[in-house]
Amino acid sequence: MSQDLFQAPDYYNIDDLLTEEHLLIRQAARDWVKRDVSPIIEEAAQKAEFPKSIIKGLSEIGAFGPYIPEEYGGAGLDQISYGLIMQEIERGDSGVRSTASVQSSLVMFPIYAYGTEEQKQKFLPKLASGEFMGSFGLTEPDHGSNPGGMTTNFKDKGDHYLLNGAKMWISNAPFCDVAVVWAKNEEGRIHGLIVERGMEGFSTPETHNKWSLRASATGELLFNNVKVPKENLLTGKSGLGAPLSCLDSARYGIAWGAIGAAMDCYDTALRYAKERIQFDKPIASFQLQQKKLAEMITEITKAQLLALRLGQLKNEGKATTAQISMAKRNNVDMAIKIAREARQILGGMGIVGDYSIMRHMMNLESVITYEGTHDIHLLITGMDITGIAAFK
Ligand code: TGC
Ligand code: FAD
Repeated sequence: MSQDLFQAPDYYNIDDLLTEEHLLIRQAARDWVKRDVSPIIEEAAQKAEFPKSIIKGLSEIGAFGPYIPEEYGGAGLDQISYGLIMQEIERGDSGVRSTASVQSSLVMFPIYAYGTEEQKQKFLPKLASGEFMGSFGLTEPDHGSNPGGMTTNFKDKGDHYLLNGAKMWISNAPFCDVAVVWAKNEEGRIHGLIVERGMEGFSTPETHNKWSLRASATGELLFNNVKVPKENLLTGKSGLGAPLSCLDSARYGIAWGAIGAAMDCYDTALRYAKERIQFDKPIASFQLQQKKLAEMITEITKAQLLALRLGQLKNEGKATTAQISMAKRNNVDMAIKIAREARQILGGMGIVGDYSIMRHMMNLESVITYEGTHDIHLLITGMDITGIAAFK
């Protein structure tokens, strides 16, 4: 990629609503992305390789467990700081943010919220430092939007559980050290189990040929009579609500992250439009291009306000699942539309890796699908306002 000249837009002086600490945390993440992510990310995406070199930096900027208490190795930050970190990381690449989202909200959070003290001590500090990488297995080949139908199951064998089944589309799976896996017991009740690499019968083949999220490793989690020690069961919560509560936290992070991707596309397109001359004028002087840019900054600003208010509600413990769905759906949709418009502003240059826009655009096709599709989030809002579930 050409030099990272990113300048973050702040059209409504939203920075004035942030604390000194928020600004410092965001700046550290922003500097790290410019220094350690931007120079390598395009090549990693082109080669479809997860850049393992970024793991240490992600840990250092507090991206692994931003809101997990410091006693367990987390950064002990508030929810707005968590959001700002996700925004900056996704400004670099959605796949990098994915790695952090999974580690923090889908692996550390369930262990922190539903694990035993021994599990917290054993896993959380190593996950926070990046010594252990985690994955989250909910989706199955035949159960994506409807995870409650899962068939992965475990049986009580006295001194251990016997786990069988398969998970698909799992971020970080190919290199994870631990996986938080959701499976049904003999009564059909969903529980979380911590599965560790090296357990016999556990394998994690990589999914190839993706056109999206190419710098993130995606794979399967396969369980063939895996003996899981009883102490690896998450005992604090069971039922579908347990994994869904983890999704609340990850979806919240995505609502912020998508703003970062959108900002990067907008900033790139604005700079390009002012520099690119056609018909003896910068293309930024044409009304049609101004319309695109003006609408982009309007939508980014609205998304920032939505995310910030949601962050305040989350800090107060008041954010609902439906509010989080609305922000995830709106902000990802906003980002993907901006990526498409921004790419057009760059003309032919928009399709090459010298600029980040096409990569963001392709990445966002995954972001609009995972953690609940665009349509599922609309139905969650619909259910919330009508009281009627239209899923089935
Ligand atoms: P439903 O009957 O509505 O609910 C079942 C039980 O769960 C409770 N519940 C929640 N509890 C806590 N937090 C939440 N957010 C909750 N939402 C629901 C609910 O109260 C109920 O409890 P109980 O006690 O009555 O049993 O469930 P449903 O089967 O009708 O499904 C509803 C639906 C469709 C909204 C849900 O299944 C859903 O959200 N589907 C989308 C699946 C999804 O988002 N998968 C994501 C997989 S992970 C991923 O994509 C990671 S990508 C990460 C990355 O790389 O960044
Ligand atoms: P389906 O559920 O088959 O949906 C297909 C289409 O039907 C969608 O448009 C959907 O909106 C629509 N649809 C489904 N049900 C309804 C309905 N009731 N009403 C109206 N429309 C409906 N999962 C994990 O567990 N862990 C991970 O780490 C993870 N990482 C991922 C990484 C990537 C790159 C991708 C692409 C996915 C990842 N996922 C992960 C899986 C992701 O959460 C699912 O892809 C997603 O939930 C949708 O499931 P599906 O792909 O099976 O689509």
